[in-house]
Amino acid sequence: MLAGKHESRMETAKLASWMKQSKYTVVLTGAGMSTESGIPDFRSENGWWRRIDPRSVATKEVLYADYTLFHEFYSMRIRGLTCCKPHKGYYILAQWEKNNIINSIATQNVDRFHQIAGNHKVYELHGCIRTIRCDSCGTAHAMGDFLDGSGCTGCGGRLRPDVVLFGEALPRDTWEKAMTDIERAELVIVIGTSLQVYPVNQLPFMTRGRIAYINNEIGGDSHQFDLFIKGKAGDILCKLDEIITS
Ligand code: BV8
Repeated sequence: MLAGKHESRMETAKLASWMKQSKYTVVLTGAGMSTESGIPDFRSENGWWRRIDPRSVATKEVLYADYTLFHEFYSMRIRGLTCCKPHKGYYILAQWEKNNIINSIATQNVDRFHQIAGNHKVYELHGCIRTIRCDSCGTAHAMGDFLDGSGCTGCGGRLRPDVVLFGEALPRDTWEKAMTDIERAELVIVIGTSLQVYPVNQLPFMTRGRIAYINNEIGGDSHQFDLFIKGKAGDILCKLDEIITS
């Protein structure tokens, strides 16, 4: 155990030195960035997909085949957000953007916590759960219209959150910008993602720079990263910030 702690401290110090050297650093986050804010992730022991098969709720097919189930799942996720807020790690990332320590954040998360905490250059690769549109005509609607189960006021179509469902393409412009940033980055810091979802799981490896992985468990093989720090996102970000600002 001691070795683990000591090793993590050494790895954190190493990443801090890489961050100081890097002229272009990009962060990639996943659901593990939000669990310390009280939002379940998807694949760890109490994640969403442990209880529900994603293909049974987060797909276009379900939007049309079983709107009640789709509506229930997303309404629950949306309501679950109301009592959650970004933790300290989010505010550290916002400070780092302000101080030019990082250039941008590509996120798979749909909770918009990075922007709420103050980051401006955020690529929402899987969209956003806080905004609603009609799936047929694209008209934007108020959250209340979705939560009370209304149809589109224009065409009567089905209302849905602006998330990217399984089987849907990612927003092209956002993907292109994230890919360009990651390709040119000297350092990519991947935080709180199992990297199970395509095509985002390809992104980190498109960089010419180094890749550091911060996660509380190592899913795949850690050798594909230049550095792996096992730990909680909030804790590691605080430790990194202490070293960088000392
Ligand atoms: C597409 C929005 C093509 C909705 C989401 C078979 C093989 C391979 C691929 C496929 C396949 N069949 C289908 C595919 C493609 C599919 C896919 O990848 N499926 C996988 C699951 C097999 N991908 C797609 O469908 C994508 N679209 O490919 O389109 C196309 C092209 C052109 C034209 C038309 C179509 C769309 C994928 C997007 C799906 N939408 N979310 C919603 O949120 O409801 S995915 C969902 O997973 C979330 O966005 C989530 O963020 C994302 C990724 O998960 P993670 O963020 O990594 O979360 P996870 O729980 O997995 O991991 C968290 C990690 O953090 C864990 O390791 C945990 O231990 C760790 N952790 C937890 N707490 C902490 C922590 N670490 C540190 N600190 C902590 N405190």
